[in-house]
Parts: sequence; structure tokens; C-alpha cells
Amino acid sequence: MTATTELTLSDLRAAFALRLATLYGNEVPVYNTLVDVSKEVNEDFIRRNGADAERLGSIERVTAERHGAIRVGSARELAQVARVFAGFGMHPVGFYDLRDASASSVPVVSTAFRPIDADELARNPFRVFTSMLAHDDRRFFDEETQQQLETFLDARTLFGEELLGLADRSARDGGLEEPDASRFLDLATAAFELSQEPVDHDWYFKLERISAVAADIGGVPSTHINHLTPRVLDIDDLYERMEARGITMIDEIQGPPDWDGPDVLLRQTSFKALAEERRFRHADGEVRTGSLRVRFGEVEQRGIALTAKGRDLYDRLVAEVDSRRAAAPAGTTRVEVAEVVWSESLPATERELALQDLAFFTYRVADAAAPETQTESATLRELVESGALIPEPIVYEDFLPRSAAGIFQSNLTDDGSRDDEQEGTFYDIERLSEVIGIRISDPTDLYAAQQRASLTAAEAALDLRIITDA
Ligand code: OOG
Ligand code: NI
Repeated sequence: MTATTELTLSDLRAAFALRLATLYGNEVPVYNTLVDVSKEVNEDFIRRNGADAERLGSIERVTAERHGAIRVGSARELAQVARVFAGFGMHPVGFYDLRDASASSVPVVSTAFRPIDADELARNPFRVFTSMLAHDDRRFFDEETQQQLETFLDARTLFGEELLGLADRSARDGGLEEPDASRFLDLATAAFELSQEPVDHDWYFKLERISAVAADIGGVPSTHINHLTPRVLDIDDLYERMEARGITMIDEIQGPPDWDGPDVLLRQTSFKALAEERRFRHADGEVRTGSLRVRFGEVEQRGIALTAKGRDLYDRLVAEVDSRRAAAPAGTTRVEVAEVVWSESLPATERELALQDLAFFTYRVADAAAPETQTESATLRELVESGALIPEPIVYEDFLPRSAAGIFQSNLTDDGSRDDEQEGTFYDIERLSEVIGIRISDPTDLYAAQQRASLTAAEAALDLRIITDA
């Protein structure tokens, strides 16, 4: 009897992430520089900070960690890519409407496909930020352009039947055996490779005048990886090292500022898109080489997930920073104002973030925590302050709409055009769930469930009821 090797969903996901990295590194070599610098940053950070450095993820996980970004054109394409990702154990989480998060023309709505369970995330956290063109949104596309887009998008096939069939089988059976596993990986990776087919010049640039993002989605015959993002432990250090190598970064690091308290949510930055050669078919029928700037490099630093209450506070701080900056002397940066606002408004310790119900933690029962006196209940604060329960941060696995818009925008050479007098197409998490045919999870619900499960286990271990403010 021969033993068959089965690749589980997480094996397949890890292999998929590696294959995409090889593909993307060949297509955009500066990505490899970014990965090298990220490794140096992480190694130096561990050297400086010892065991504490791994509080938000082991060095193995952080070094291997990537998120990708892709863009599709229609509901049909989004539903299909969801099937492909399900074959890798990646499910839709979160809804991001970038049409309103951005002043320029970014006509997309997005979700992220990622593993959901804590142990699946620990095995391999690969996630893909996935945007769908809102091609029926009248603010961006008039009726004629909408129809042309529909015709163009309906005529292309991004994901073939064989790929979709293998993906469905992998999702159903929790993985695939060889040789199907390799075939699935080959087809899935190829689906995200940059097409060599010539681009219709006039159609592409008609869309580009409306939105460079729309052209990148609806002006080309297939989809491709837009970027792959490594994770670093010190994004300020990375930013400086990239600039020192002569690579132009966008003006600011997006998201929370560098400050003395714990890292929360997500900080991101990117370097500007580089010119890449593409072949264009012109109206005279001739194919000539030109260049496009659509793909860029991005890097991120992840922090602790915020509760709904913490997120409200974060959103208020973002607004506060904007209004104080408007009143500040010219030349004051967002980051300078943010450092001040943050130190005034947010607790500077993990413990207080936990006890004020601002951020998510799991709670571990301390080894020597057999309760001395038999009490029926205790508050979370008592248990944490006495050392009976040890909070451990839950890492933010998702994205931020304003940062995403900033990342999209930082790579647009002009603002495109939009007509805000028109009514936009309505999208929310429910509507996009219907498009995909799968319920999109709310990220806050996932973190809350993880925290709750740890408290329930602690209650059983300590044999008492834990009283929380939440
Ligand atoms: C996605 C931009 C957003 C992020 O990390 O927030 C993003 C795109 O450019 O397609 O990747
Ligand atoms: Ni990204």
C-alpha cells in the first residue's frame, strides 16, 4: 500500500503564499529588496528587545507573514475568487468602502480573505485584500462606460472550471492529495500572474481618465497581484532604511503614530509604484511597448485588535488629529499632532487597554493560581491585578479603510474624475455578502468570541464567575 500525502488547507495556504512571493518577486524585483530589508529590521528588533519582541507573534510567523492585494471587476469574479480562496482555508472578513474613504477616484468596495480560527492563523496567516470594481456606480461611470465595462468583464475568464473544481473539492475535504494539490497550486498561482497579452490602449486610457484603479481592473484581460506585503516589527526603522537605499516612500506611515504605548491596529507604508513595461494595441492595429505604474510595495506593522469601544476612541482620535492639525502652524505633520493626541487620550499600558475594555486579549490562568479563598465571583481587574489571570494580546488581523484609501491614493498620479451629484450604488457588509454568496464575518465579532472563549475557560479552571465591564 502506498501512503498518499494529503496537503491540509494550511499546507496549501503556506505553499500558495510562497508561490505568489516567487512570482511577484520575479515580476517586481524591488519586492525582494523590501523582503530583505524587512528581515534585517526584524532581526535587529529581536536583538534589541529580546523575548518581548515576540509578544505580538513569533519571529517565525512574522517573518513568513504576508498579505496580498488583488482587484476584480464584477460580482461573478468576486464570487469565483471566493471559491479559490476557500480552497486555501481563507474566508471573507470585514467590509471596506473605499469610494468614500478617499477624495480621489477609487471606485471599489473590498473585503479580506483570511483564516479565521486562531490555530489556522498560527499555522499560516496569509490574507488577501480583495477589491471589486463598483462598475455600476454612476458617480464614476456613465451609462455607456458601465455597459462597455460589463461587456468587457463578461467576456473574460479569470478562473477556469478546473481551478474552481479543485478549489471546491479542497474546501469540502479540508485539503487535497497529490497530484491534485500541485495542480491546484499551479492553476491558482497562474491566475494571478501578470498577463503578457497586449492591452487595448484607447480603452485602458479612457478608464484611466476616470480612475487609474478602474483601468487596472477593467482595462486589462486578467487580474494580478497588485502587491505582497511583509510584516515588520519596527516600521519606522524600515522606512528609514528604504529611504537610505534610495527608494522613495510615500510621505507618511499610515495609521497610528509611533508612540510610547502598545502598538494597536495596523501601521502601513509603501513605496511608489515603479514603471513597468506593457504592450499596448493601438487603434491602428499596431502593438507598441509603453509603460504603466500600478504596482507598488507595501509593508506593515501589526498591533493589538481594538474592541468596538476602543475603535470608537481610535476614530475620535483620528478626527481630533485632523482638526488640531488644521489649526496648527503650516508644515505641522499629521504624525506630530497624533503623537500628542495619543499620549493624552490612550492608556499607555497593555493592562489598562485590557481592563478599560479598549483592546482584545485572551486571558491565561497563571500556573499557581488555585484560589485561596472560595469566592463565587471576582472582577477581571481583581484577577489580573492579583496575577491570577495573565492577559495576552490578540493581534489585529484586518485592515483600516482610511489607510487602504491612503495606500491606493498614494499611487495615483492624478485624482481621476467623479461626479458627486450622482447617487452612488449602495454597498454594505450584507450586500457584499450576497454578492459573494457567503456571509462576510465581522472582524470585531471574531476577536470578541476568542476573548470570550478564554474567559469561559478561565472561569472553569478557577471555578468562579468573572465579572467584566463589557
Ligand atoms: C489595495 C489597497 C489597500 C491595504 O493594505 O490596506 C491595501 C489595493 O491597492 O488593491 O492593500
Ligand atoms: Ni496592502
